[in-house]
Amino acid sequence: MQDMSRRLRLLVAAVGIAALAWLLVATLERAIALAQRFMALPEGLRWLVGGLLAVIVLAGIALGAWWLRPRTPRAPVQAPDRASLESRLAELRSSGAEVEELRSELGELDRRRATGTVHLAVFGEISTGKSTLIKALVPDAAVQSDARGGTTREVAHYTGTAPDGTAWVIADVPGSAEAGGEARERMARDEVLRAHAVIYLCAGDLTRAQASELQWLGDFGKPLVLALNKADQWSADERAHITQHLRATTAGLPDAVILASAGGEERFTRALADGSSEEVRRQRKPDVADLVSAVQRLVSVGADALEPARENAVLAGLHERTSALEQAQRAAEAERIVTRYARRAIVGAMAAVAPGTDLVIQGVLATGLVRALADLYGVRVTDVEIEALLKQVRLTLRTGTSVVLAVAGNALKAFPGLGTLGGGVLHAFAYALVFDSLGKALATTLAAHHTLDQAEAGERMRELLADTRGNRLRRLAELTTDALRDR
Ligand SMILES: Nc1nc2c(ncn2[C@@H]2O[C@H](COP(=O)(O)OP(=O)(O)OP(=O)(O)O)[C@@H](O)[C@H]2O)c(=O)[nH]1
Ligand SMILES: [Mg+2]
Repeated sequence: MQDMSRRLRLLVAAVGIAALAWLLVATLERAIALAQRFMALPEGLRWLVGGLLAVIVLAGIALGAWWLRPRTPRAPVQAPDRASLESRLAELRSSGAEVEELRSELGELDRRRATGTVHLAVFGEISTGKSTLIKALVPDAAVQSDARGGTTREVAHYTGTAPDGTAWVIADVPGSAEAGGEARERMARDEVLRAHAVIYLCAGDLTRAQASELQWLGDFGKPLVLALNKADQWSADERAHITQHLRATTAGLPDAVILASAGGEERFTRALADGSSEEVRRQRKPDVADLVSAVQRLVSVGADALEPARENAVLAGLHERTSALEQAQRAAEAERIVTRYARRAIVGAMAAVAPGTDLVIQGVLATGLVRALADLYGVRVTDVEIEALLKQVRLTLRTGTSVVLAVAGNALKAFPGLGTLGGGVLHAFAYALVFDSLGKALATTLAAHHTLDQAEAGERMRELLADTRGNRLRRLAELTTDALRDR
């Protein structure tokens, strides 16, 4: 049988070689014929055809060279310098924001640099075996591991010994992708940024979420080993297949892709001599030698040499967190500005001697609101831009007056307290709604585009004027009541 298939393969190979040889001869013959015809051409035409051929060949070579050019890996995200981050934090603090956690990140950065020790982090989804791996790397570590996901709730550090005899500190972190575990995931990511190198554990092919987590690490330029844990669960063929697939799909993102078996507990039933059986639990023998060597290779240059990249990652992470805080702080300030102007609009409406049926936007107030918000977001606006915006707002109100007054009428019915405030309240509430809508629309547009995008602000304002969700109307009713009581 085996002999048969061997002969068949030989036959196929012989036929293949013969076909190839025939093709070669035919091509050669054709090339000679073409060359003869080329030589027979008049001289001018020969130059023309030759030139054309040369251009085609050169273009082909250029295209090939471009296609095969060495791809430079994406540079890691660039962090702002430390001094500018510190001054942003100081500014946030003076505006009342809670920045202690962010400032302590800088302290931790210095503390670790001073120790001169290599810091590693084991990162990955829940139940991939991170804590078990730590136990294998640092045998006397008291680590909790369990088949239930979400076992590790805090970041913990363990000091182990690298193969070269130096000490390294390994962080166990909470697993990602736990339902409702966003805060712990953030904690894990912050810790990962503080490490010199990262072991990313998976226990099979990468899910989309895992792939993007890996990409995130790559963006920060982390030296990275991707370890396929629980390798004991697969046959040699499956292992080879999964690792090859992991290598192909992660396209050079990790510095190494390694198989590992962190160990963990195995349970089985043992038959006893008397015919009964018993449940046996025992620790699986870990196999992490390749993983340890791969990590050692990554960090063999030493903590000092790895420090600049680590510092860049920590500062870049800090920049993101600071920006988020600045945004939140600005949004809160925008809200205060909008409320202040809405309150003035309410009072102004009551002061008008005879409110007509039309809503006429109070120009001075509206201009003040636009300027205050533009200032907050650091956007320069000209008088002409403001005038154009207000013109559009007036137009919107002219056609939308009945809608706004209807909303105000309903609010009067829904919040009986308003009715007791006397005549003119309908218009006062309507102005609260108008200024609140205009202010919110502007704040959102300014935050998103850093310019005064009149069309978008107008569109958002129209949406907000018609947005009559209970909460919002209640807040505006309270604002109206308050403003009119304090008058
Ligand atoms: N078969 C096998 N099971 C393993 C291996 N490593 C860990 N496990 C098991 O996987 C389960 C999860 O292990 P943990 O170490 O708690 O996983 P973790 O990643 O720390 O999980 P969280 O702390 O919840 O994020 C446990 O039941 C371990 O016994 C391994 O190499 N092979
Ligand atoms: Mg754990």
